[in-house]
Amino acid sequence: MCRRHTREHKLRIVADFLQPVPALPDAWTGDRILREGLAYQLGDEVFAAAEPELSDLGRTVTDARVLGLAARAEREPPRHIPYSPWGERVDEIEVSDAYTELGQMGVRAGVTALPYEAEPYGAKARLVWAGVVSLWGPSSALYSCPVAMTDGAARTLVVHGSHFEHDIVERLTTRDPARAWTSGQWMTETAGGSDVGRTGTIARKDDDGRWRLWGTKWFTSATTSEMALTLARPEGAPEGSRGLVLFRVHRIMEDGTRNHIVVRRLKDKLGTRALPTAELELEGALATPVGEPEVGSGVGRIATMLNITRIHNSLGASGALARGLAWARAYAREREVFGRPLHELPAHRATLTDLAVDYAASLALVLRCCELAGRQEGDAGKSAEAAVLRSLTPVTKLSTGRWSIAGVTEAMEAVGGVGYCEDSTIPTLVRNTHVIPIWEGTTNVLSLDVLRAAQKSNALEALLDDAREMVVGLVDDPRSGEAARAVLTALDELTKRSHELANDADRAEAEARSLSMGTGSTYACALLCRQGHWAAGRGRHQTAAIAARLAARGLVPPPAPADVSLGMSG
Ligand code: MFK
Repeated sequence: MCRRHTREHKLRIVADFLQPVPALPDAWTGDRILREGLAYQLGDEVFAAAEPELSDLGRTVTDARVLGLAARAEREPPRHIPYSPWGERVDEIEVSDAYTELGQMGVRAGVTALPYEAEPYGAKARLVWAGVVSLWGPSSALYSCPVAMTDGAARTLVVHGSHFEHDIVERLTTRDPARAWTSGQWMTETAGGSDVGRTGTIARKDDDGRWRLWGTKWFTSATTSEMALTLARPEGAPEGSRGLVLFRVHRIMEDGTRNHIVVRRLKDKLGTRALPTAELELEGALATPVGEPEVGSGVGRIATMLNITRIHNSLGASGALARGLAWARAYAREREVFGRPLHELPAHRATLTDLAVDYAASLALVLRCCELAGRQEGDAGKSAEAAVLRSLTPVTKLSTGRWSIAGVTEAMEAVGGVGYCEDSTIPTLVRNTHVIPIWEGTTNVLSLDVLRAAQKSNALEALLDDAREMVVGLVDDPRSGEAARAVLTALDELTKRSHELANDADRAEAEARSLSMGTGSTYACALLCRQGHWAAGRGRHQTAAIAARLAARGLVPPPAPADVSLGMSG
C-alpha cells in the first residue's frame, strides 16, 4: 500500500471510531415529566412563582462546570488521616473540594432549607423542594446523602427535641453555606443493620449527669458531618428495640476538642465513592438525648428521620432514572445505526418509552409523598392523609428503588459500549444507584414495614382506598378510562390478598414484597390517570398514555412462590 493510501485508511478508521458527542440537555427544560408533575401538584400560581429558580438550577446542574465538579468529586475519594504529623490521634477525613462545592451549591438552592421556610410556598414548600432536589441530586456526587440525613435530623429535632435545639435546627436548615451543618444518622451496627433492635451501643450517665456512648457503628455515611443522631441502650434497659433511646452526638465539642469517636476505617464501596462512609468506635462519646430519654422511645423517634430520608432516597431513585433517560435520549439523537438515526428505530423507541414510564411512575409516587408530607409538616394534614403517607413512604421507597436499578442498567445498555466505559460517567450512575434499594431499609425490610403499617393503623387500607377515590370517576374517560379500570381491578386483587394474609403471619411475610410492589405500581397508575386527565384538559396526552402503558404491563405481580424453601435447597 502506498503511503497516501495508508494515511487515508488510517483517517477512515479514526472517523469510523469517532462517536458523535451526546450533550445532556438542561435538566429543567429537557424534562417534561418533571415539569408537568410539578405543574400539576403546585397549581398555576405557585408553579409560576417557583419556575424561575427551578429553571436557573436546571440550566446550571448539567452545564460543563458542574458535571466536571461531579466527575472530579468521584475521582477524588475521601481520605482518612488517623494521626497528626506529631502522633496525635486526629481522625480527620478529607473530602474533595469539588464535593464540598457541590454541597454548597445545594445549600444555597435550598436542599436543606426549603421545607422549613414558611414563605413563599407555605405547605407546598416540600413540593418545590422536591423539584430542586430532583434537579440538583443527580449532579451532586451523592452529597444528596448528607442532605437527606440533615433534613431528617432537623425534622426529628423539631418534632421530638427541645427548644434548646433551636440553634441546631437553624444550622441544619440555613441557606448560608458558611453556617450550614450536616447531620449523620448512625444506625447500622454489625448485629443490627435491618434488625436495629439488636443495637449493642451502651449509654451510661456520668455522675455529673452527662451521657456517654460506648459501641461500634459499622456503616456511617457522611462521617464529616458536624453531628449525628444515633440509637443506644441505657445500661440495664431491656433487650430489643424496647430498650433503645435516641441521642444527638457531635463530632467536635463546643470548646473545639474532639468528641471520643475513633474512625476505624473508611469503607471501600461499590459506588458513592465521593461520600465518606466509615466504621466508628464510640469510646465514651458525649451525647444528648433527643427529648426525654424514655427507654424504648428510640426507634419510634428515629422513624421520623427514616421517613424523611426514605423520601430523599426515592428522589434519588427518580433522579437516577431521569439522568439515565436523559443520557439515553441524548445519545439516541446523535447516533446513527443501520442507516437511520437511533431515535427513529422502533425497538429502541419502545425501550425508551418503558424507561420513561418507570421514571414517570417513580416521580408521581415521590411527589405525592411530598404533597402529603408538606401538609403534615405545616400542620394542615388530615389524619386520613397521615395514614396514607405512613404506608406510601415505604411503598414508594421500595418500588422506586427496584425500578431505578433496572432503569439505569437499561440506560447504560442504550448507550452501548461507551456507556460501559468509565469516562462516559454512566458506570458511576449505575454504581451509585445500586445503593438506593439497600440503605434506608432493603426492599424486604420495607415490605415488612408496609405490613407493620397495615396492622398497626390500617394504613395500607387507607392507601388502597385513596387510589380508588382517585380513579373511580375516570372509568369512562376516553383516554384514562382503561387504565382507571385496570387500577380498580388491581385494587380488588390487592385488597383480597391483604385480607387473606391477615391471619397467617408467615405467609404474610412471604407475600409482603409482591403485595408492596403491586401497591406501588397500582398507586402510581392511579396518580398518573388523575394527572393524565388533568393534562388532557390542557391538550397534553402523554401522561394518560404513560398510565395506559403502566397498566398494560400488569400492575400486580404474581404472589410469592407457594414453596419458599426452593431458594435454599441444594
Ligand atoms: C439519595 C439520598 C439517600 C439517602 C441516604 C441516607 C443514608 C443513610 C444511611 C443509613 O443510615 S442506612 C440505615 C438505615 N437503617 C434502616 O433503615 C433500618 C431498617 N430497619 C427498619 O426499618 C426496621 O423496620 C425498624 C428498625 C424501624 C423496626 O425495628 P423493630 O425493632 O422491629 O421496631 P418495632 O418494634 O416494630 O417498632 C418500634 C416502634 O417504631 C413502633 O412504634 P410504637 O413503639 O409506638 O409501637 C413502630 O410502629 C415504630 N416504627 C417503626 N417503623 C416506623 C415506625 N413508625 C413510623 N414510621 C416507621 N417507618
